[in-house]
Amino acid sequence: MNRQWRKNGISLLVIVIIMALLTSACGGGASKGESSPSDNTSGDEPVKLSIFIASRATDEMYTNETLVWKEIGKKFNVEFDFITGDAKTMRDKFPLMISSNEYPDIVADAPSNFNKYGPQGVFIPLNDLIKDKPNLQKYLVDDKIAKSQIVNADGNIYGVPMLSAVRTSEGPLIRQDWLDRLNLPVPETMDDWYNTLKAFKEKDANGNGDPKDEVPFSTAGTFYLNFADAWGIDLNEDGRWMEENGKMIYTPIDPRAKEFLTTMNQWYSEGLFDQEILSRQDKDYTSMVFNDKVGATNHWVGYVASFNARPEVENIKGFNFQVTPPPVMNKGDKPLTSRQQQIVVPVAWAISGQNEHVDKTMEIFEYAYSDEGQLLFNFGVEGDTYTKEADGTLKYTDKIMKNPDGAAKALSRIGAQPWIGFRQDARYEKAAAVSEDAAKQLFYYVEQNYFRDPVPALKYTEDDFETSTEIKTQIDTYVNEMISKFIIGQEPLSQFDAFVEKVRSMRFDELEAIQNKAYEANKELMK
Ligand SMILES: [Ca+2]
Repeated sequence: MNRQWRKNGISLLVIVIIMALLTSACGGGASKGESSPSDNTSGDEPVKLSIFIASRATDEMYTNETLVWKEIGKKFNVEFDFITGDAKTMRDKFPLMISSNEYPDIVADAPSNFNKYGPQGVFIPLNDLIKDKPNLQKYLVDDKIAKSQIVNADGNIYGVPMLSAVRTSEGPLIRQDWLDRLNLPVPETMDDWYNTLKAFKEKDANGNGDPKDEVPFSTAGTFYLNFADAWGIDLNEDGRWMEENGKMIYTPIDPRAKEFLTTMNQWYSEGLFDQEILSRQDKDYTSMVFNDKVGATNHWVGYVASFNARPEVENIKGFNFQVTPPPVMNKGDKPLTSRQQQIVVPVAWAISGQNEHVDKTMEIFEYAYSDEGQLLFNFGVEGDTYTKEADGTLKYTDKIMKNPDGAAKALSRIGAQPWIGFRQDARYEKAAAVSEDAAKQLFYYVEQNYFRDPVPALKYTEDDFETSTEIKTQIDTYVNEMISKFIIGQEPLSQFDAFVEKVRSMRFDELEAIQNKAYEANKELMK
């Protein structure tokens, strides 16, 4: 229903845009007055740039006095005209802006929107403009993975995206103090995991005298699917298509999925999994964790690592969740996970077709990708919001760290970490982590390079996109349901072949063809 509405909404929009473009081609286009030539030696009037951007702090919208934007204004002799609001407001405003035919000079939004409206002329291609910009060239074009995640199907780059600094996202964590109490090593293989969870269940791992109150493994959400890393597949809804032997395959119907489900069903039926695992809500999950019941989990690594510093666990002697390597099948296998942050964060900024100061704008875009710009957008201004220690580490000042509303809010208010194209800084993650232990855990996967090569970011023609979304939605609904049923034993694994047949009957061939067509096109695009 909702999808149908959106589909019609988009078609209508496209018509509005075509009408608007026709009108402006007839000479009635939005006039912006005489533009001064982009010669901006100091003393000249500042260049005015309108910018459509969501403000990160919901209680303090960006202005030319916001610390970070003030710095950019001074450095480039520009004055911004901010069209801003909180994220939701700006999401709602975006289609209205598009249909108004009045485009701000700079627009910050999702790359998918730039790739959608760029080819219609709303945003300009940046490929040629990037060529003499060394930082944009280095981090966005020469980095093949970053490029593949931003380039449009027509080969153009329409938006400069934010780049993430830390690939760590999800992973298994285990109570190190429980392992110590039972004198067990950190589990590596799936067999180790089985034996460890079994011991947690049977041997009073929390040491309270009651051998029956432990929940060996729990989580909130579908993170338990990440045990499939041991089989080299990803069964999460957003990761089911993967590249193998030169084509795209669908993991849920692969024989490895059957092995995974068989194991998970065994664990569930033997009580190693939380019996409410399919519906466990975060509130109840954390409540069990903080009551010393949960021995192992899989979740956002940074989130669970921060539990060790929570006041709720102060009374649990030795409480210590530690991230472990992704599980492997056989001892000696290289641990790898499919779960990771994409290099390209899905926010970007772009130049509209009505911007009369493209060169100046590109200088700002380039600056945001430079080392100096990276410091500004991650840390603010030296001496004011951060200091540099003798050993080179960066520390936020008390203005940030002791802000009564919290460091995150203080940073948002100065304009740090804006939703634009800049390079996030790993030092920001370290400085902003709740503790050294949490930072160490977050960087452990990065240091060990436990990440499988990311799946290519495929682009589709509009028709293929609509068709594949339609088929995918139906198949995913069915697959989600069946994965759940197989795990809790509501459907026997002997039905796996029937399940595969059923998936294949749901226009799967069509979907598979679209995926592989997009995959081949992507290979061409990356040449
Ligand atoms: Ca116990």
